[in-house]
Amino acid sequence: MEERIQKLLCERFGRDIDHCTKEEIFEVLMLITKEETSKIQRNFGKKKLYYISAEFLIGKLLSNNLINLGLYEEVKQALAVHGRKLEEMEEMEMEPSLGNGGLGRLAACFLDSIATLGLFGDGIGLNYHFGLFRQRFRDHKQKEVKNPWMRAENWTNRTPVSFTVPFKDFSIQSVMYDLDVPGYEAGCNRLHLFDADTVDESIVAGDSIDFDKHNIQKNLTLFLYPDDSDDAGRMLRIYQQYFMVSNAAQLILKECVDQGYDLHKLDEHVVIQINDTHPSMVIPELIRLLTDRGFSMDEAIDLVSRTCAYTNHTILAEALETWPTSYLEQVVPHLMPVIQELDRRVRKKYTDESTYIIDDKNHVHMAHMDIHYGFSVNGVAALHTEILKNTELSNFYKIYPDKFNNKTNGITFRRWLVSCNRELSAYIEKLIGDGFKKEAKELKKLLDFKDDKEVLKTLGRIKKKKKEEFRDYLYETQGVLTDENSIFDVQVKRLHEYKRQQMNALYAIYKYQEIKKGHKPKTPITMIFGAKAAPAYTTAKDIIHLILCLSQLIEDDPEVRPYLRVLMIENYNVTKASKIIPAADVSEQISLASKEASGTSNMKFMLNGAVTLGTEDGANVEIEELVGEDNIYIFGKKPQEVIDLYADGSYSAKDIYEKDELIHELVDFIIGEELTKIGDKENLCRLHHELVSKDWFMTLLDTKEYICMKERVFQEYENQEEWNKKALVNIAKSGFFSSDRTIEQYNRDIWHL
Ligand code: 26Y
Repeated sequence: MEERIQKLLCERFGRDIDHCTKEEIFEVLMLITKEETSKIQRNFGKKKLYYISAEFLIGKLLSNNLINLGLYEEVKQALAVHGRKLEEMEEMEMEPSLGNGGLGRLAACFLDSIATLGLFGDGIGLNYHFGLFRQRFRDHKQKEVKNPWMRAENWTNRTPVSFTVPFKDFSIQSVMYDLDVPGYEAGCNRLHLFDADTVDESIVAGDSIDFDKHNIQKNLTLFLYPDDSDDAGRMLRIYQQYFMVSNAAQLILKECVDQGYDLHKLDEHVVIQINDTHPSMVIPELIRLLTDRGFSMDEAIDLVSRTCAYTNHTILAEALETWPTSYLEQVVPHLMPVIQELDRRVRKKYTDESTYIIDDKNHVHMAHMDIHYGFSVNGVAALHTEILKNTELSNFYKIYPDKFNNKTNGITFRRWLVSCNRELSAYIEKLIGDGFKKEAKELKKLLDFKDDKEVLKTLGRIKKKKKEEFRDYLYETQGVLTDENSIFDVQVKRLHEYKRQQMNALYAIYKYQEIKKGHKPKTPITMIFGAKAAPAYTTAKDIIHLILCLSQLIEDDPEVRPYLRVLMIENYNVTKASKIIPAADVSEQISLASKEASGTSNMKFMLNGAVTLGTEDGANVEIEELVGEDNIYIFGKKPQEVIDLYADGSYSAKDIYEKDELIHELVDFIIGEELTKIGDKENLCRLHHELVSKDWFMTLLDTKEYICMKERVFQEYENQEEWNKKALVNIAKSGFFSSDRTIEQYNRDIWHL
């Protein structure tokens, strides 16, 4: 390996390893990894899965791919001979920013597991040049700048595959870029990312995210839309979505024809998983392409319906996509006759208007199309699926009880343990062998060490080491020095009111005031946040402002700073997740019960020995079932109570604010002089008003219980042996959340590959 690296460095840069930059060495390592990946066998079968998703948050690939190829140690040692560190080269890699959060990261974990299980399946998505914006903090506010992550040498390979994608007034010629996805000691699949040569990066002004929204040929794949897009971006999203699925549909048919398959048996050779409603137009597009090939409408609809399966990731009404027919007419008029035909058939068969595809306001409900014309509908955690069946989609469940199924999310342990926490992974291997990397349930064997004081101590030592590493990383990247001897209390996820970062901020205010009164915590607390807010989501940005102002207030206060810190990681992404999660003691999963479909960071934290402080929501429920109530901290209103509150409209933030002295005080602190001195009064007042008068996601409802429970968490942390035991139980029970398990279930119940 050493020779090979040297040879390639000399060929490309004319220098040997001792004289090459980290960037140069990284590039060569990437090329070698790509070459090795291209040598391994491609998974194959008579039926193929196409996982279509607008997002694939794949993260940096070097370490991960080396681990999966079994080359990590070899490369590490080859570099070590020259006093070079693999981790330093890894720092040179740009993270492809092709997702917002959980949904995109899930798609990436799934690709890893699909390949690892030897299943024949590729991902299909878009090659966003600037991805999601990069977040900067200026004046205690989020500023969005573009994120040019592509380099001349990339993980992707340009292929000769190209399709013509028709829009109303023009067509766009696509280009397919491919990325190899090696499984862990297994075969390899691909991720196909579509792009167009007409796209012009130079129309983006400076490092901003502004550009001419009307010039589709030039802007089509420039940016990934944030999860809460403004109206201006909506039309563009239709262009992107159609571009993605038209390419997908054409690729699928082409591959079938190339294999010599009979398209009349499409469903025997193809299964399409629709990741949320973003790719839903693949249904009418495939029907259109088949009828163009002479299929009858009946047969085309029947075939496609037996090929497509839909995953729902949300119960937030505002996140269920609907498109005005007028928009679709303007972008893809040729799809409208198909969509109208699909709607007509629904109307003929069913009387329940709430299930129609086109409603009386002429909006097309994408999820409705998926449910009627797909053969499977799945939620992403047990609770979530139950809520879909009984509440959100109950009218559909009545019609199609057999289509509904649950697939509790999972994460790939190769990235979220083996790669991001090599120390813990190595120690586990020493205790129970390395079988857990392929068979995650083997982690259960760790329970044998539950009362082994040496093991518990070692777990504590590893945690401390990861905290030190994070301390160094944060210092290098943001110039902030953290205390590795403090409790790391972490909430990292997209910023959204339902996830209730604002409630966590109210705790910070509470603790600040307590310390001011002389009630100091035994062990100092470091509250760590990481979150991007959608640029058009005002309240979310105001919450970031509050957190950053609180952070400043405490940094400047010598009385409080030794006991409490509030820190926000800038531009939180997969790379930063892999640094903070192994260092966390407390995992904050505090969404309003019933609103978080699953959550996946909760699983990553658990796997790395953090203890969950959370509500009865999403996969937290399943975590609790696994670890038992002694090893998790659950608080707050139950999902059904919340659902009932929404139904009867009886929740009033104002009532709580007016009646509860403590809450009143905490909320008013937001507009008190301590913070308005530091921050922007307009933003803080707006947030205060939002909390007191609307509080759509019921922050104030759970704040007191949250504070109480969090106090208990910090108290119980003081008994380190007991705490480490909780950590051990969490790690031991996390095997269920391996995405290998999730994918096995998808395959067993839906794909049948
Ligand atoms: C409409 C469009 C702009 C849009 C873009 C992204 C809408 C939604 C999203 C992203 C959704 C998302 O990330 N959902 C999360 O999916 C995870 C994986 O299933 C869940 O764990 C998590 O609870 C859910 O919020």
